[in-house]
Amino acid sequence: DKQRSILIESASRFPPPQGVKISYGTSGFRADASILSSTVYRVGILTALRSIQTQSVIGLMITASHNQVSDNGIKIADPSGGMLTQDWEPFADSIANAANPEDLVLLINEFIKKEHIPIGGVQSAEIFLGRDTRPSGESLLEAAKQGISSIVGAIATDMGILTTPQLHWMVRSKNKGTKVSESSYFEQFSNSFRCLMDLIPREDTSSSKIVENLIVDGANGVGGEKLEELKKLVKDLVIEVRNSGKEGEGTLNERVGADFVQKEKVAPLGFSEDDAGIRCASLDGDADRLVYFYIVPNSNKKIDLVDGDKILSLFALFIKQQLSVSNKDHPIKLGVVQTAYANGASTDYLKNLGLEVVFTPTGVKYLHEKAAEYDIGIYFEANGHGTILFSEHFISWLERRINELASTSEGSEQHKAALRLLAISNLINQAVGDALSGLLLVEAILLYNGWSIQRWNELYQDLPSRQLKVKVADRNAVTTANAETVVVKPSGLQEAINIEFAKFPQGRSFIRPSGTEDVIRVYAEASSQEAADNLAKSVAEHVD
Ligand code: 16G
Ligand code: ZN
Repeated sequence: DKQRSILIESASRFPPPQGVKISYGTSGFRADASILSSTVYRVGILTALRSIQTQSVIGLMITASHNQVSDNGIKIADPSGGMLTQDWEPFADSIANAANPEDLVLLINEFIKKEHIPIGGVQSAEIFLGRDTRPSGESLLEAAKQGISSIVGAIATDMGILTTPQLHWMVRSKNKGTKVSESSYFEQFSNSFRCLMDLIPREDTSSSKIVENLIVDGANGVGGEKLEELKKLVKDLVIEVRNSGKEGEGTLNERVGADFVQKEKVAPLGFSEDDAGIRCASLDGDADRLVYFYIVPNSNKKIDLVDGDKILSLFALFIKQQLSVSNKDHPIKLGVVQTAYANGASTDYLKNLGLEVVFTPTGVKYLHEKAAEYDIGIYFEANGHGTILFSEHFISWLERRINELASTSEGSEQHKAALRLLAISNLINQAVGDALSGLLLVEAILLYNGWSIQRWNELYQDLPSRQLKVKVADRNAVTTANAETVVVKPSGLQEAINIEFAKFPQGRSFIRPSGTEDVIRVYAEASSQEAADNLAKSVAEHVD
């Protein structure tokens, strides 16, 4: 039939690379850009099918996040704006590796049958495309368009160069029936920021003086560029963007960006001893991660890192406070989601606040899913990816509560606290972790509290930790359970790790196969840096 011949013809223009197995990974495909066009083309087909099946807009983002500039990759946004449903990942894997057009079409037809996708009817499909600033993005975008248009009735809408969270937000908004331009994205976040600023207690306006300028490392990527736009609309903040990706500023992710800062614990390029003590933040290459830091004076650009766990703690504390002021009797389920990478001191801190803390494996799809089980679910990975989810049920309760308070006690602390919660729900990007939206919320809370970054960092003291990676022949030989805290295979390995960390006070260590690189990752924490280093090293030796 017609559909079949279109597919066979277009697929023959995108032959897969020889002798490479491509796999979906933690959050999509990622590889050297030179081998990706067939994968992107095929994912284009997948998104068209997903759009037909869900009768919603789907997002396809071309980015390799914090990876080096020669890599590229694909992330897919489902109708809600979250990550592609895990049920479809095996299909993504299998079509990416189909050896020839005939095999590809066979796999597609099987899947269409299995999922009852009403193809070939009057159904239409729409896919929003976005890409980061990588030079390979343009030609890969073309491959995606070819994949999409090879499914009859599917159209691709190119949204241009965007951060990953911008694209996820657009997909979510479009499917909710609201405006989706880039300017509506900037408007929503700058307006909600202003709204939250207006709710800072009057007598405390002097506190805003405590908070000095913010310097942001844009990783020489798309986030820096977009922050330059956003900051024009946010009058209350003075933000200096460095590594914004302009000509001559440096290379994407090369000794810059949130991943570098978090893993190496040194200041990114473009920062110097002169910046010591100043509040700084760092975005990753597609601006879905955010960490803060400040340079320690006279330390050779060493930093004190204020990571995702601390952002989470700042958010959780503020929300908990606002909840307890706005409401005394209605039970609200507030939950916090972390991974095994969360610093043990952060978990203790959150539990001491009386919060429910749960753990999932690494990867936003797992944390997000868990957080959605609460009225308010806050999730963060230590690496700076996270957001806050508000259930619809909670938001409608909150709106009723606000109306009630407006008539009985307009302008009371209770009323304002409820309004602050509503403002947060609009200020945070609920589709996915978003460095720009997260940054505005951090800044608003610091202003509200009148806190410096040093004061914020003192919420608790991180246990010293160390991360290592071990190159192995087959990372899939290691499997884990209990949110990656226990090794299941190879047998005996967990027992060996247990023996190692029992030797150290406050020792904790786990290993897991990376979902983005061909390595086994080792994490260790203990009461001193030397102990954490030694523990990581001896665990790594067992992996080898
Ligand atoms: C991806 C994930 C991130 C995770 C990281 C782990 C998303 C959107 N991103 O970047 O959440 O922390 O992978 O990488 O899910 P690893 O498996 O190589 O350690
Ligand atoms: Zn990223």
